[in-house]
Amino acid sequence: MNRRHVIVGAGAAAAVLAVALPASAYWSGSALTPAATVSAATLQPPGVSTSVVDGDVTLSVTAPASGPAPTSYVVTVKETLVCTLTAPGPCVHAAGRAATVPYSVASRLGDHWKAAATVTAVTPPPAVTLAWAPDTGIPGDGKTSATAPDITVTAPAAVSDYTVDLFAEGAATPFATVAVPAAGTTATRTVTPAFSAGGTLDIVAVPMYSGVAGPQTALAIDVVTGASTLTALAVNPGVTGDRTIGAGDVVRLTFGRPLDPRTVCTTWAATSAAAQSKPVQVTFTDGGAAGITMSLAPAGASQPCVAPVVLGVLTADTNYLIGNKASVTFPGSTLSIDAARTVVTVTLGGTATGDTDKINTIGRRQPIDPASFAVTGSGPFDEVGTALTATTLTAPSTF
Ligand SMILES: [Ca+2]
Ligand SMILES: [Ca+2]
Repeated sequence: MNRRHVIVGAGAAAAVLAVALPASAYWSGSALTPAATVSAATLQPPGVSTSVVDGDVTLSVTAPASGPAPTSYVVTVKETLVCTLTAPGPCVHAAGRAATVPYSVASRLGDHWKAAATVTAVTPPPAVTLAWAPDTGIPGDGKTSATAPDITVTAPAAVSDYTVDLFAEGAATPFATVAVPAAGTTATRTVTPAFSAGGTLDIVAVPMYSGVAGPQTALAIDVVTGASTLTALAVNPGVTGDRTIGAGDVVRLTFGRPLDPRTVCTTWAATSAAAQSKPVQVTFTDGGAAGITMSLAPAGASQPCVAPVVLGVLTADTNYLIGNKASVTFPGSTLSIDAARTVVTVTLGGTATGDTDKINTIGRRQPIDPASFAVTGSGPFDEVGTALTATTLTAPSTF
């Protein structure tokens, strides 16, 4: 069958339609009718393309590709007249933020008319974005220690004023409505009550334009309150020590909440899919009756931790070293943190330097004081930047 295809082009945000019209029906019998009737019967639909800018729909009407020239072009929306054009050209319709607008565009010649098709223009709703601050601790992780973070709504200017309603997810009424003037771009609101107890809260922003709701934008914030702490200390976990401080000995610390690794070793990544480790040198110093204390310092390998290497204070039995003020260093040691960022491990390594003649093996019949580990206020800090609760844990001092 002989068909004529009229392609209706559209703007970036509008539909593209293909309409098939049966041409043979219009030509049938026309040869014997008067010229004017023939002309009207062969009237063809116009071409139409649409473009949408900020709620304004422009329909560009072009003359039919064949047949008589129409005397006018009529654009309607649901039978309501939008434009009457006496020549091909643009018809601009302030459609506002309605999601879709069905237009009919017709060629007219006397009482005859022929519609191009129904052209559906989709008006783009405003693109609303949400942001929040301060993002404490590790940036970009969606977690903060701030119980009153600022929620910033950024909405583009439109052809007229509109509003953005902000909801706590599941709430029926907005906790804030942000007016967006036609010439403005940004508005800010602060949320306080829902976060006070901590936890995850989802914010939903809904633009409202001429009574029509635009698409939602969602934002999740995890407010982490309170302080974490050291939950476990182990010396040579799972291993029976030889009662001497030496290469291979392990001190393991477990924390109740993920740490910001950078607050232990500044060259560690804030987050990592795998465990991270750095060379460090570990020094034990005899403090007399108070026991020996462990301290960490950067080692001379590539990309070491930058001083200071922050970890609390480990104290162990004074008899691991003989004599006050004795000091022994293990320069080839390793400091590591697991991928979950809750376990920090110190592994002694390398050939000991310093007062190595003071290293003592504690006799089998000699009791060993437990090791203790104290968290200090200078760090480490947890993933939201909160200092750990100052706590001292003890464990068997089984070097
Ligand atoms: Ca954060
Ligand atoms: Ca040992």
